[in-house]
Amino acid sequence: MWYGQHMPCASQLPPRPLAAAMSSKPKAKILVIGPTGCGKTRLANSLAGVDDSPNLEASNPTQGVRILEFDKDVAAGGGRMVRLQVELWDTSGDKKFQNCWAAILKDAHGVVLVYDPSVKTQEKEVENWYKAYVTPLKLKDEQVVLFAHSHDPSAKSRLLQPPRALEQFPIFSTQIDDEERKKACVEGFDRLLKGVLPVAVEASRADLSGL
Ligand SMILES: Nc1nc2c(ncn2[C@@H]2O[C@H](COP(=O)(O)OP(=O)(O)O)[C@@H](O)[C@H]2O)c(=O)[nH]1
Ligand SMILES: [Mg+2]
Repeated sequence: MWYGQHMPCASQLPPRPLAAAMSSKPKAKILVIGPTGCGKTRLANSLAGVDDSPNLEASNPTQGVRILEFDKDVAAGGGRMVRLQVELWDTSGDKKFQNCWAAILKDAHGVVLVYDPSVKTQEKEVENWYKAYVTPLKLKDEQVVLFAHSHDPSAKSRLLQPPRALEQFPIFSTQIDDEERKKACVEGFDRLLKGVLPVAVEASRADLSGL
């Protein structure tokens, strides 16, 4: 479900439906973070299965944050699948929305870090986003995934070298209008959700016991 559209700030979100608040499904809050124009919104829509404009040239910068809600079945080990309620927070890379970040970061379980490797400055930018916003969350390595997202066809053949400060995270070469690299988006996201699952389950248990 598309929950919020271009919310200037998360504190302005409408109240959640009671059914969602009472759901016993574990819930994972995942942030999509990276420089402006690297493809966060297109990626978020693709991962959420939201119908996107087929015109990939059209750019519509995200204002503040947008939240997409959907369910995902996640492999929990031993052949068991767990249904996870995902809240995907598609953030704006624009510094003018800095005052929203406390609300965006609160209780996040996982992060998709996105940058375009064909734009040289974005390696440094994504490192800066990581240091400023992700490091304070003190997440485990498996709660972060790196998407080198490019719509430059030559990027496909280039060897992927993650930015130095992000070498510990799994990296996926992604693009939504290329079959193989679109598959990599799904694989990367599945891997992240698997890493996030234990924390999300624990947080949901704590929430329920506090009801
Ligand atoms: N062809 C193509 N264009 C893309 C892809 N991802 C993003 N874009 C385009 O790149 C521009 C910026 O994308 P957007 O998702 O708005 O970036 P954001 O600022 O990080 O949210 C838009 O014109 C998108 O349509 C992709 O995988 N393939
Ligand atoms: Mg955007």
